Amino acid sequence: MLSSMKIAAAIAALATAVVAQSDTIPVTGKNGDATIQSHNPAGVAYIASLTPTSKSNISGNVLALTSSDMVGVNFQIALTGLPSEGGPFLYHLHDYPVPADGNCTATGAHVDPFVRGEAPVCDPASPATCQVGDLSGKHGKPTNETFSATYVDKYVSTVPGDGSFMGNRSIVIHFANKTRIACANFVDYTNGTAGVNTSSSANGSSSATGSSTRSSASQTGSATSSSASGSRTSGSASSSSGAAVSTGAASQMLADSALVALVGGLAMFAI
Ligand SMILES: *[C@@H]1O[C@H](CO)[C@@H](O)[C@H](O)[C@H]1NC(C)=O
Ligand SMILES: *[C@@H]1O[C@H](CO)[C@@H](O)[C@H](O)[C@H]1NC(C)=O
Ligand SMILES: *[C@@H]1O[C@H](CO)[C@@H](O)[C@H](O)[C@H]1NC(C)=O
Ligand SMILES: *[C@@H]1O[C@H](CO)[C@@H](O)[C@H](O)[C@H]1NC(C)=O
Ligand SMILES: *[C@@H]1O[C@H](CO)[C@@H](O)[C@H](O)[C@H]1NC(C)=O
Ligand SMILES: *[C@@H]1O[C@H](CO)[C@@H](O)[C@H](O)[C@H]1NC(C)=O
Ligand SMILES: *[C@@H]1O[C@H](CO)[C@@H](O)[C@H](O)[C@H]1NC(C)=O
Ligand SMILES: *[C@@H]1O[C@H](CO)[C@@H](O)[C@H](O)[C@H]1NC(C)=O
Ligand SMILES: [Cu+2]
Repeated sequence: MLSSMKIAAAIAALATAVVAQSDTIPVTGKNGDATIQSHNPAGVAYIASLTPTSKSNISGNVLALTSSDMVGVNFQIALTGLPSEGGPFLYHLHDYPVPADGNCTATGAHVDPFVRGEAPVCDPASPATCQVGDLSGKHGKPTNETFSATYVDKYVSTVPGDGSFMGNRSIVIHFANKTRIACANFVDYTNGTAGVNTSSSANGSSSATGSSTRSSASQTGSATSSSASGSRTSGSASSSSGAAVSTGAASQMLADSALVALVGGLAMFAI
């Protein structure tokens, strides 16, 4: 009797240990760990522009471009106007685009093609075990009103058809308690950065190409905001001047200057 109680206690202790473990040890999704995306197409870019609404003062951009070695996606993020309370904030790639009414709830869940789920929280030391869309879990949370970050996430795809494809999805920013604060859709920005395209810039004609394709990109985005298209226009001016650069790193450099210009444009707009 006594020994069977001991066994029961031991089993209970073991069960507790297992539960405790599953809270801290990275989990593998039902479909395994996230796979590194090493065939993303060069030059492809998407951008999500956040603009103030009645519910949020957040403005800024999340630029996503195929990384320079085509492994994963280089995210370049610059946000201002985050709330003064309620952080640290979370942000993720969400499954569905934001509908015309701006309802962030309609973006569904995080991009999670490996069906890993939200719990336990992502361990940034083991990013393959995190939800693919859990960018703040893997790369750090915004903590105050301004946030900027540049990093490569190897698990995100720019290949349409991949489960980890991000180009048709949205970005959602949350309070620490997960309430959704703001959201925006990714739109194609390939020729916004790659007006740049080495071969055409060699002919000195890329400024025009870049500007015109870029302004069509801003028209797509401008459905959600006029201030964003204003800042994108200044982005195109700056990128055109950068188009003299025609190395393989050009699209990266141009992307950088475009982002700086975008941020600069926002700052100008704020004044
Ligand atoms: C760059 O330009 C060349 C020639 O116009 C074209 O074949 C190629 O697809 C372009 N690349 C990108 C990423 O736009
Ligand atoms: C936006 O900023 C204004 C001015 O600081 C403030 O009064 C307002 O409460 C803010 N709105 C939100 C949703 O945080
Ligand atoms: C979440 O946090 C925000 C900011 O602190 C707060 O305004 C909101 O009421 C909270 N929502 C819930 C459901 O607790
Ligand atoms: C927002 O979308 C969610 C999910 O689709 C829906 O349940 C909710 O009613 C919508 N809210 C509004 C205000 O339309
Ligand atoms: C705001 O957060 C960033 C990190 O996202 C940090 O570098 C910066 O120092 C913070 N600023 C203040 C005023 O706390
Ligand atoms: C986005 O693209 C992925 C991969 O191509 C696809 O599985 C998903 O259904 C698409 N989502 C929407 C909302 O179109
Ligand atoms: C970008 O520009 C290239 C060359 O002009 C074109 O072939 C390609 O279709 C464009 N891509 C997008 C997504 O606009
Ligand atoms: C650049 O100009 C040369 C000579 O006119 C032409 O053969 C080539 O196709 C042009 N390249 C592009 C990408 O327009
Ligand atoms: Cu989210």
